[in-house]
Formats: sequence, C-alpha cells, structure tokens
Amino acid sequence: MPKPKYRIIKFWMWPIWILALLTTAKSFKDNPVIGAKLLNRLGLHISRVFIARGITWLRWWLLSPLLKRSYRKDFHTNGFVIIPDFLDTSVVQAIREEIKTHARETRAMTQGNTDTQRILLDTSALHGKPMLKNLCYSNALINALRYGAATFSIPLLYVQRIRNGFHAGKQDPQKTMHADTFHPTMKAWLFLEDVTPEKGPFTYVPGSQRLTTKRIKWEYQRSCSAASNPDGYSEKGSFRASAEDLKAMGLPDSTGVCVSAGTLVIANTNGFHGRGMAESGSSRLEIWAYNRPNPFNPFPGLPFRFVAHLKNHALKTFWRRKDKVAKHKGSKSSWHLIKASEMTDFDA
Ligand SMILES: O=C(O)CCC(=O)C(=O)O
Ligand SMILES: [Fe+2]
Repeated sequence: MPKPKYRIIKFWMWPIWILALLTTAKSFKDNPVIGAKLLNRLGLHISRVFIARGITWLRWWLLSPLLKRSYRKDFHTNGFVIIPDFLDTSVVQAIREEIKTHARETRAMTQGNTDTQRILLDTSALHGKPMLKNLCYSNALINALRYGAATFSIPLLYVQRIRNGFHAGKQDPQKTMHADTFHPTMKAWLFLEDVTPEKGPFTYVPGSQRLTTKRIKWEYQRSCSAASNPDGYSEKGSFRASAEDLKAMGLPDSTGVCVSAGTLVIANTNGFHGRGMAESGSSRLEIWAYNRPNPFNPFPGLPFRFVAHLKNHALKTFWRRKDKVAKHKGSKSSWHLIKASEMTDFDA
C-alpha cells in the first residue's frame, strides 16, 4: 500500500508527535510537528534548543563533583576534554588481547565506504575478560562519562572499530562536520591504539558547542528549511555544517584529535564534529561510550547497574527484532551480525 502523502491525516499520531517535543526526538522528516515550517518560524526548534540546554546545565551543575574542575573547564570551553594516559600501555595491551578472544555477538553498520563494527559490552560480552570488566565497572571511567552526559545513569559501552574504505562506495557521511542533535549530548572514545591522521581521527571544531548569537541564528534558519531541503541527515535532526557555515558562525578550523593509546576523549556532540579523512584500509580501535538522556528532564537519573543491564537487554532485543524483519525481506538489518573474527583481526 502506498504511504499516505499527507501524514497530517494520521490523526491518531498527533498526541505522540506532540509529546515527542519533550523528548530527544529530533527528526524534521518523521515528526511533522518538529518539521513544521510555520512552528519553527514561530520559534519551536529554537525554544527546544534553549530549554534543553538550560536543563542540561542544571544537571551538569548537580553532577559537578564527578569530574575534576580543570577537565570540566576544558569540556565546556572546547566542547571536549582530552584525558591522556587514562589507561597505561600494559592495560591497553591486555584489553586488546581480551578483545581478540571475543567470540560472541558482534555487529556492523555500513555508511558510505566505511564500516563501524561494535561489540556491546554487556554482561555476556564481558564474561572471561577481566581487564575489560574492570574498566567498565571503574568509577574513574563511569563518573567522568556521567558528568559528560549530565546524568547518573551508566552509558552504553562498546568496543568499536572504524574501518575506513572498507567497501567501494560513497564517502562516509560521518566525515562531514555536523551536530548530532539539538541539545548537549555525550559520546566518548577511549583509544586502544595511537590515533594518527591517516586513521581518520575524531575531529571537532573547538568551542562550537557554545550557543552564540550566530549559532542561534543558524539553528533557526536551518530549522525553517531542514524538512524541505533534505541532505540525508539534516532533515533527521543532525544538521550538517559546510565550511562556509562554520566560517559564517565565526568558528575556528576543526582539530583532529590525534592522541596516544590509552587517552580518553569525552565530547559534547552538540558541537560540530566528524571523522577526519582517512587512508583507505585504515582502522581505529576504541572503547566507545554513548549516553543521551532526555534533555527536558531536570532529574539527574538513576545510578543503578540494573538500569544499564535493562538498557543493554532492550537494545539486543531491538536488534534481534530488526534482524528478523530484514531476514523476512531478504536483506540485512542496518546493525547486522558479523563474525567476531571480522572485527578482532586488528593485529593480523
Ligand atoms: O568516529 C568519529 O570520529 C566521529 C563519528 C561521529 O560523528 C559520531 O559518532 O557522532
Ligand atoms: Fe556525530
């Protein structure tokens, strides 16, 4: 059956679309309220930007004892903090060896010519990997990430390997500078190898997370046109910014975060960032963390492990459901299963 052209007639969806305004929902394409040109002209998007930011600042303030003052200062000045020697070389090496023994669920997603391969670090993946388990349960790591995401809740933790030029195909869309969403949000990388320019380092425009008058103006303009000017991502709420856009916002050049193995980088990916250009065939191995709580919730969340276990479980169930649907259609789900050895052969 063809999709109804005018989603407006799906009247039963309206309460959901409206309530979604108070969540992380960001798609101008899927939610006609978020995408409504008139509402955005009247300031809907920009109001969400302001309110979400104000509430996140309240939570950052409440959680400030969790991260050293100098790191907090870097995080809020630049939009990211680099913590060198978070792990020493022997621990990095031991973790790499443990990853090589992994034989359980491993998934990958293809974007353009690049593959992102991941192992979700839930209880079953950590089984028999004591160094990785220690890391995932360490207060030093978890508290730093809690501060970054402005929540007590424990982030999703993965082993991640980025494989540049893994396929023939278009450019990896993550290599275009972008903001992940409309509100402050945390991603972190604990590198398990030295990151050189050829490996496509995590790249950030320092200070671009700040809500300057120029950024507000740009957000406002983009919100009025995002739904009708699709570029594949902006209309889904992850605004792409061209070099001219960045210049017009008075922002400096981006910096590739080339650091040694064992360095932890925590970023607010509401600032403009992306992946640096890489040599085809290169790869980057890291522990990757993600947490995106509801930015409209003033409460700083629950610190309990069981909540993290539930989230991991829900995610795995979701992936398995997607696998089934894709199988039914004779295709692969976007986060499809791969053999663990396709990811863990990094020293081969
Ligand atoms: O892998 C990277 O360096 C950054 C990719 C990115 O844009 C993201 O994870 O949001
Ligand atoms: Fe991103």
